[in-house]
Amino acid sequence: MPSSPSITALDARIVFNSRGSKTIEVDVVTDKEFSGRACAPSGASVGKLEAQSFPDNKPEKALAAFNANKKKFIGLDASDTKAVFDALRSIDNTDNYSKIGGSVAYALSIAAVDSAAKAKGVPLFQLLNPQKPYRFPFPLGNVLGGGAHAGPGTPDIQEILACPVGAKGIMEALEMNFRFHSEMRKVIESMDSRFTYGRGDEGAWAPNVNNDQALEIAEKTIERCGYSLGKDMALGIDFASSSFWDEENSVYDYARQGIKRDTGEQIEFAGRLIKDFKLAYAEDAVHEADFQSMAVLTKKYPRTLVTGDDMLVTNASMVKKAVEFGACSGAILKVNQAGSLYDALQFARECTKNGIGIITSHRSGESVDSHIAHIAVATGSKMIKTGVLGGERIAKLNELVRLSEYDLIADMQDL
Ligand code: 2PG
Ligand code: MG
Repeated sequence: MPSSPSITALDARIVFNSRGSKTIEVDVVTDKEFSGRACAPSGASVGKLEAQSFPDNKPEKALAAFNANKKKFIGLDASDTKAVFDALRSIDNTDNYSKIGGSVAYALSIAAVDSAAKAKGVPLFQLLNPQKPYRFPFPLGNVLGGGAHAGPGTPDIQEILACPVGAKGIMEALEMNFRFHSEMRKVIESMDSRFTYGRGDEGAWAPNVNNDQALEIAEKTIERCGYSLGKDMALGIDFASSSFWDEENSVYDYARQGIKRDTGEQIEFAGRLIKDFKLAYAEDAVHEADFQSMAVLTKKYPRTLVTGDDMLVTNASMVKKAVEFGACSGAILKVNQAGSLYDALQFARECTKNGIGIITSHRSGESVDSHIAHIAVATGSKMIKTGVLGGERIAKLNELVRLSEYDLIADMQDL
């Protein structure tokens, strides 16, 4: 078993993601034998400071940039995320990988560790972090949603999430989320006999209801399942509020419900939901540049993971900024926001150093890859966001089930 798996070949192609949009997939071979593969995901609600997936928004340009530079990765140690990062940076020194494309940075850096783990005969999570103890993250199931993930008539709020806080193990946690999702369909049907079972990009129900009704449905589903709110099953929300922040008029425009809220009203609204629904998790409750308001919520609700997604864009320097404001107790980790895996691991380190809980996340446009299950375990993530149903969502969840075969990971995270 070689100790430093050396990259001997790499290739890339354009394939399609779960929305049918083009993306980049990379194969990395180490020691002429061990093949790793990764496919870049893509978001619908995108933070302004995220890595840019493709130069000039053209996947073909990302592929051309990869082909022009791929020789530079030959001979590198595939398990060395910093070496791959340095090589990427020697080609593209922009802040947002706009020359080579964040999709290439993502797929290449993850395919490299994928092959390295095979070469070393260890699971990926252990390659990324050789130190025990490992714990399972709580799966956040996106059970009902709207926003950028579903069409007109659905809630403005992007995601209502189920978090099975009472689960003793990962299998039970997943079963609880699937049961919750399935019982929720019956609750929606009881309120709307014409419900089509429509679902958004991540498998969440996408009914024709407003934000308040959506939360009422979630509460009724808790009752219907016989769960105790906050003890067996907790709720979370991804407001994705940057997507309905009207910068020109400084209001949150809940256009589908016909309500506008100024900043004070938005803080009040988010706070009321946190309190009334005992939310374990509240993501992007205010728009991405408003660290001050996020800090108000973080201080007032210490029992909720007040989380930055578009606000932090998986960027270590944004964590430093958030810490100055006291702005977040939780941080979304999406490797493709950062670009390469090394960038994302630096972000994770910064979060851990500052006591900010990590939530590793998929994107709404996904592949059937399952690396994020390993990344979540390796980074000690408190939670993992993978949507709920659909092959590309289940792929990550089933990988968590497989990981339970390792005695190394026994317990669920502390929340
Ligand atoms: C989010 C993600 C994933 P998108 O906002 O958290 O749910 O959505 O990938 O569209 O940014
Ligand atoms: Mg989000």
